[in-house]
Amino acid sequence: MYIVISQKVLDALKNNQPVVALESTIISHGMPYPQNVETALNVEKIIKENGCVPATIGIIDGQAIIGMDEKQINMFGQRKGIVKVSRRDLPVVFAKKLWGATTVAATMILANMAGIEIFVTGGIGGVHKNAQQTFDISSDLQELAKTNVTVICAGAKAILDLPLTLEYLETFGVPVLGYKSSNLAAFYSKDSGFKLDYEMKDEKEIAQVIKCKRQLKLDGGILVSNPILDQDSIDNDYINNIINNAIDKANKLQIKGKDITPFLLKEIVDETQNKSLMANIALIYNNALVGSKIAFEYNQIKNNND
Ligand code: PSU
Ligand code: MN
Repeated sequence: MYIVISQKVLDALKNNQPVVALESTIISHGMPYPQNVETALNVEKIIKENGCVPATIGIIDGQAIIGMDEKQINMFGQRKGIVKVSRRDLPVVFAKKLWGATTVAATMILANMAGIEIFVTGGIGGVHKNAQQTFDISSDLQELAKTNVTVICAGAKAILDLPLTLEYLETFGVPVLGYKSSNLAAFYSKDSGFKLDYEMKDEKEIAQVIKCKRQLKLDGGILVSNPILDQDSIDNDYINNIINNAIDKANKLQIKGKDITPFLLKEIVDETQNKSLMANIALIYNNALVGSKIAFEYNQIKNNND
């Protein structure tokens, strides 16, 4: 069996309760221990407090667990050598019975297989700066193009080329919705300066968009950009300077492919003396709050006929 759904998640799905998927790369590759475990458990708590059932997804010994328990999340936070798993890695990790941390792309795939439609994360992968030369475009974007899961994130950070990321999403038909904002959020800061076509006034409106997309059978994801709160936001110029230095360092060290995002995240945490980590944690909590409200609203209306 490649996929195991925890009893709690199974019951929730059976009883038509709203379920929110969560990824595990953020735990194993996105944040240091012990903050990674603490954050993952707090995110689950926020989701529960808002009337939904959390399903953290990860792969243990070649088996995808939909709804990891506290002990499993703890192991993910501490274990070394967990493979970062995107779409292409899934069959290999299953066949070789490895441990795998699921990225946005892989989490979307597994959530969709389990029948979970809403997924909360921190930031998505995107078109990397200089992708014209490197071809480095996260497979998260391709997954958003084809897999029927709505992803709530705090936009994308400036390690990526944000305008090209938006262009790519447009080409592949992915609606990008600004939660109470008209510009794309920039992860550590609330405003990237890049305009979105659709500002959404509340969770209900977003739930309606999800419902319409599914009723029309327009396959693919929806991306919700939920800006970090003012109080947690980091100044754009300050963080962009650090990001650019980190990219230079990665280039000098010839770090490529799937190692680049974790490398940059760690560099940024070191260079900001944990300020970026604090912002990262705060924005995920905010996404968990908004994401579970969306999941709750969507669950109320999805089977109505109006
Ligand atoms: N951005 C973050 N933290 C993360 C990631 C992105 O702020 O942990 C992870 C997510 O799992 C995302 C993945 O799906 O990195 C993208 O990696 P790549 O660019 O190699 O596709
Ligand atoms: Mn990449």
